[in-house]
Amino acid sequence: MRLERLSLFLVELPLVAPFATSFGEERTKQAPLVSLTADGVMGWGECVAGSGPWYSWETVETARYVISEHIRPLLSSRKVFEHPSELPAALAPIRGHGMAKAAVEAALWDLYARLQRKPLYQLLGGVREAVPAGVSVGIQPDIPSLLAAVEGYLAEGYQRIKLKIKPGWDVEPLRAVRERFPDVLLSADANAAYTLADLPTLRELDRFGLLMLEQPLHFEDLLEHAQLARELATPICLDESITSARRAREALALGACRIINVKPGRVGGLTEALEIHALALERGIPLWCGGMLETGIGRALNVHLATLPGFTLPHDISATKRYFREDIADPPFELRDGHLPVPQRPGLGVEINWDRLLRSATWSRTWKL
Ligand code: NPQ
Ligand code: MG
Repeated sequence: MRLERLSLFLVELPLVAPFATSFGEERTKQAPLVSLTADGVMGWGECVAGSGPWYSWETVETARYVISEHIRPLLSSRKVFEHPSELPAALAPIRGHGMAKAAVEAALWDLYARLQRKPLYQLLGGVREAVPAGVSVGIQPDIPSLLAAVEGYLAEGYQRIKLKIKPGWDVEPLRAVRERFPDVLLSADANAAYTLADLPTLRELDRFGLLMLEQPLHFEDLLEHAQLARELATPICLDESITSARRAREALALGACRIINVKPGRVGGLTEALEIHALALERGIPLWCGGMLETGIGRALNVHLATLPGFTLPHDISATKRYFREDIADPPFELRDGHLPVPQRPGLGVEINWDRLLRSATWSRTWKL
């Protein structure tokens, strides 16, 4: 592949409902979108950085800066790639900024798979044509609203319910959902809102038969998670703390988690995600694919990744309409029997809707490489 052009768009899409977590509430989804062109074909990647430094320190603005001012010159000076897995080494001079790098790598994977005329999952070694869908339920104003939301999602066919929790919204909502739906696969995600001083509360959560407790403690911590893991029967899953294959290796060596949530953006790209997958298979650690309220571009990437054999738990990959009335990619993802079908067309298998992209774009720029 000889890269010819790089484009960067910032888009903003209204969410169908506000999404509240322990770190805040979002009413719209902002995303930088990257396109790379080679041999007359265009590949797309989405950056999962947030509107502010809440989930991680990267933001849509740091990603725009790093892609425009630092990744672009590295692409310009190299231009030719035989395979997308060569990109991480080319970007190694830039420390950190994994979400910015991952977006560009995703565009290169889409481009590569389109040029090979194969759906991406086949090039990754995927083994499924549909992936089990779970749903992440934001913090609600009250318990009746929560029960109504969960009931609606279960009626749609979602196979696992994940409740976002925070101090003051934890034991009661989990108890209410567990009492009303005794057999549902249920988990909780704290987005790092607790400390070891909250051990009494975290022990109470142990009584609800949770599939896992996701990222209860500090976003960078491994040692305290290892300590907590020894106190709880519920498996700990790490999200924010696993920013690379290196960190995954450390977490497993320390006993900090029994399950890993993989997000290609958070770990710095698809190649790094594949390395975590190989490690997890070797160690018998179950994986699932997390979600960042992606548009169809990032959602498609997650679906392809989730077809790998080590991804054995239901994912935070939901139907498009769970988040958006209108997406910038077509066709929308729809739930079928609790699963999302894997796009079978070349590359990501979704197409940009230029009309909707240009209507939702707040900024864009194109460079010749
Ligand atoms: C998680 N996602 O697993 C994340 C966190 C998250 C689906 O629970 C805007 C953009 C708002 C990305 C809120 C889910 C977000 C966001 C939460 C990601 O921890
Ligand atoms: Mg999480």
